[in-house]
Amino acid sequence: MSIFLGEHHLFTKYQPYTIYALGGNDTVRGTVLSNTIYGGSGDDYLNGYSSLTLYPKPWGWPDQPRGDTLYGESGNDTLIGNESSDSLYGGTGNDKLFGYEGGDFLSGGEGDDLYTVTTSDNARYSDAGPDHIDEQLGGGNDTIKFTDLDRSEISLNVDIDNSDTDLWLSSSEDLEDGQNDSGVIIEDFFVIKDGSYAFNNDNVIENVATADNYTVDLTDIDLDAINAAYEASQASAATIA
Ligand SMILES: [Ca+2]
Ligand SMILES: [Ca+2]
Ligand SMILES: [Ca+2]
Ligand SMILES: [Ca+2]
Repeated sequence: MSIFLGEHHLFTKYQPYTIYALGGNDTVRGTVLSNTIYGGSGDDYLNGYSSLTLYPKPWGWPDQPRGDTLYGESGNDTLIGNESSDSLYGGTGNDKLFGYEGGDFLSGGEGDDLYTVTTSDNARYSDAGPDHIDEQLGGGNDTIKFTDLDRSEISLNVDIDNSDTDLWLSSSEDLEDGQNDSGVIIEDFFVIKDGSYAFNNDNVIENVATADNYTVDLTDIDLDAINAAYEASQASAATIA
């Protein structure tokens, strides 16, 4: 089944749409509005769609694209966001998630998922920001693919001063000011147990693929080095206090 709603709702009021594609392998394209699309079972191709893909912008269309919420549900799904901040949920199966521009919330769920990220996209519009990735219990063997960062450009950062458990991935240039403006934040990549950082096995992303075709194994991160820095940070904080 294919569902294309894009241009047909040009003169309707700006009501958001919710679409249930149900079973089968479906191709669904949303409207310029904020859509919620459920793929149901089967291998689905869900495209949130937006106004900025048409030029010139027709009269009466929103100035800014609206974020979409896409649920692949079961099956091996492909989820396509738009220029705004989208929420993509792969569900079960091996899913491919493309947030594109904006700070997106990406959750592949169970299965071996592929997150494709272009950091220059994330920095492009006013609602820019890093993508947040959330992987769940039994989340599979997951990969973040950076289309525009070589291995030598990628920097990993943990905010140990604040005992933060997220892992930031961005370019070294982006992280120079201590902020992740264009990369990816893997939520709860770590846990803090008995005062030390440890891997949070339920939420981990295992691999980072770089633009120059290297694979970085995130399960090889040097916890000892993080914990040495963490202890020093806690000691200096205690001294200041
Ligand atoms: Ca599906
Ligand atoms: Ca799925
Ligand atoms: Ca987006
Ligand atoms: Ca997964």
